[in-house]
Amino acid sequence: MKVYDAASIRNVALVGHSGSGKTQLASALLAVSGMVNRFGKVDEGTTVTDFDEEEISRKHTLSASLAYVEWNRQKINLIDTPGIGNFLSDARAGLHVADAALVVVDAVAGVMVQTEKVWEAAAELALPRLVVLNRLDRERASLERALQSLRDSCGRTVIPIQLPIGEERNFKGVVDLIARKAYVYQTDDSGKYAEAAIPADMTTAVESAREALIEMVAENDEQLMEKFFEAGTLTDEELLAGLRNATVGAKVFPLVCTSALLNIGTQPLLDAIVTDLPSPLDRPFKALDKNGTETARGADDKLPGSAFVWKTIADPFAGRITLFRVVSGSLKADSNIFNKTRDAAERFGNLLLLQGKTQSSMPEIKAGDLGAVAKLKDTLTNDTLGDRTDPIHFPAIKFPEPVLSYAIEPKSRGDEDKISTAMHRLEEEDPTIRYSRDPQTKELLLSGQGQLHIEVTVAKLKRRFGVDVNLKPPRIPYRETIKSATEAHGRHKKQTGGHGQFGDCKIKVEPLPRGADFEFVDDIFGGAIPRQFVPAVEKGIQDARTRGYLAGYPMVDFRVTVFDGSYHDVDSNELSFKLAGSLAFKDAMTRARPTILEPIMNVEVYAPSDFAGDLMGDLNGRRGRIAGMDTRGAMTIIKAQVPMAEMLTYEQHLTSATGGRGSYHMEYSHYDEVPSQLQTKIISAAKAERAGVEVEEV
Ligand SMILES: Nc1nc2c(ncn2[C@@H]2O[C@H](COP(=O)(O)OP(=O)(O)OP(=O)(O)O)[C@@H](O)[C@H]2O)c(=O)[nH]1
Ligand SMILES: [Mg+2]
Repeated sequence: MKVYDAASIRNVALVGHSGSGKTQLASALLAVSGMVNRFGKVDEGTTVTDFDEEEISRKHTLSASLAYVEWNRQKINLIDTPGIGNFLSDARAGLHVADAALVVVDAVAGVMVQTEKVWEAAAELALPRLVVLNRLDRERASLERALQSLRDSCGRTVIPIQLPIGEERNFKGVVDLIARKAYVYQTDDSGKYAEAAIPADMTTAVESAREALIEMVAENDEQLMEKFFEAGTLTDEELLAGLRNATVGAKVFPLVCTSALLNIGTQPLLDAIVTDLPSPLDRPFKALDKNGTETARGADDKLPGSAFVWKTIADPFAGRITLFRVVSGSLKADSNIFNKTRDAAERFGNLLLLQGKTQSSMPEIKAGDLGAVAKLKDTLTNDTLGDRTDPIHFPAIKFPEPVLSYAIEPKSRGDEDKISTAMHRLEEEDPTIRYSRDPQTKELLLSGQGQLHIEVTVAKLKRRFGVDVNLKPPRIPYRETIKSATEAHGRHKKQTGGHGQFGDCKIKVEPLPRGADFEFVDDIFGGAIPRQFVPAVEKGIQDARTRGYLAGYPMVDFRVTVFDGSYHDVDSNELSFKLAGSLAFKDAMTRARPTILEPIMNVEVYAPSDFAGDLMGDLNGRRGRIAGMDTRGAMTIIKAQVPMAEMLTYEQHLTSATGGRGSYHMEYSHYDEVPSQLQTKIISAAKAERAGVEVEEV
């Protein structure tokens, strides 16, 4: 593989709703460009970019991966990304280091919820976008319907530069609207095609679509607009140049037609990537100078070497593999580099290009290109590598916080140490998971973006690190609080024989607003409790409140004021006041009307409108409050607030209720009081659990 200059590179991320055909499309592009000998299929588990066992068995991309294609003396880097909501942060990471997106859309379903999400993510980065209308060979595929949904959701400047020849099962090629050429494909998925005359029944449609394209391009360029008014049209050269400008400027979004499975439309797509999409030279990379002011760094290989780390792979054998974009300069194998985020020297050994899982060594990788390196010591995702004296940093990709926690336990005792080493490696690879220990129950917790995300993480744990764990049902992080203010008294006294113990305090407790957590106020005057023992009172109350009162959940959102007490010259000590504090807390709880709080989630459901009524009824049944409804074409978006406890089984429900056509997203909103009949259940469940633990310990 030769070393490419920025001018000859295109970095494109394939993004879109799950199942739109991104991985299959990458496979077709690799096949027709001769990069691989065999046309890999998702359904046979033979694609280049879904190489992970978990991806092969689930037939879904779960992690972004790289491939490259040489086409017309240019190098196209393809970043295949996941379309499943739980894994969308990897699509964001991919977009972050791309110069353009291929937004792959299913011609049957049109725009879906993740299409909108990735479209917004690309828009935030002002990325040029090429829309690939795929699966045109499927029953009920329709350019008109899909285009309508695209215009509704993504804007009116999505514009076809091709028309499909034939419909559904008879889809067999495309007409290039600019060159007015038809390409008719063999139906054996070989990707072989012949140039042909535009089918007679398409000439009117082709001319009017071409007219629409010319108007769209003219509309986005003042000079072309004038020419268009004078001449009534644009020349082919003007149209080509105008289309490229408007596309690179993210004003116009050209649409092409494909069947990734039948390998139709692939070469014209590669041509469009090369002609219409920007090279890294066109898109300076966002950077921060030494004052943290936003600036940009061009893909100039004469500047000091710099790179941004966008992904880390935890390989149990090869160690860490660090994926980066060379932003400026040229990075060389066997050289020293500096990690500016962590202030650490690093050593580059082999520089690698990734073709899926296949690595090839490069002597150097230049500005604008995507590469990888193994075995860095300290470098993690989002780090800036470069020259120690070069005052530039690259802003981090924002990853979402986990929304759901499951308790995990090793199947074989003694695996605990192994779990924690392996989980730390997986956390490096996936910044959207967390591994922790529940301070109350001492259980190991695995937190992530949803049930599927947790399951996939557990599968990786087993396959890559040989650690088998049981997943326990997710624990709802309940809290407790109080509803009334009250005063209380705690006295600990043990003065029979030997050295006695004496501590005594009076406290006031009062509720605070949601989210205020806990406050302790020392309001002792005149030495009723000696100074040095007040912290012991606080410690006693802190210990008691983290153990909760009703069901063992931490008590929050209240204030404790210690205002009086008494002591004994000889017998008072810290322990006695700690116990007095804890007794006062327990006494207070008998009158402060303690109650249980639960997390409430913001939920967004996206499904065909036919299901809207049923889905809303179901959300009501889950104690949800519907906050709004919106329709987009044939789809409805329902927004609601629902207790987390009611959402644990939602994924399965939604899939079966909508035949897999609905999807949803949720995030934490706030805490709210649990209805009293449910509190009774939580309290008895907690009691039963405690009894169980005690029995086990005997
Ligand atoms: N008929 C037909 N099937 C296709 C086409 N493209 C993809 N498929 C099939 O659609 C399914 C999904 O394709 P993928 O390439 O895995 O979709 P994806 O967008 O990568 O999905 P995620 O990785 O989950 O985001 C597979 O069964 C493919 O064989 C197409 O153009 N026509
Ligand atoms: Mg995929």
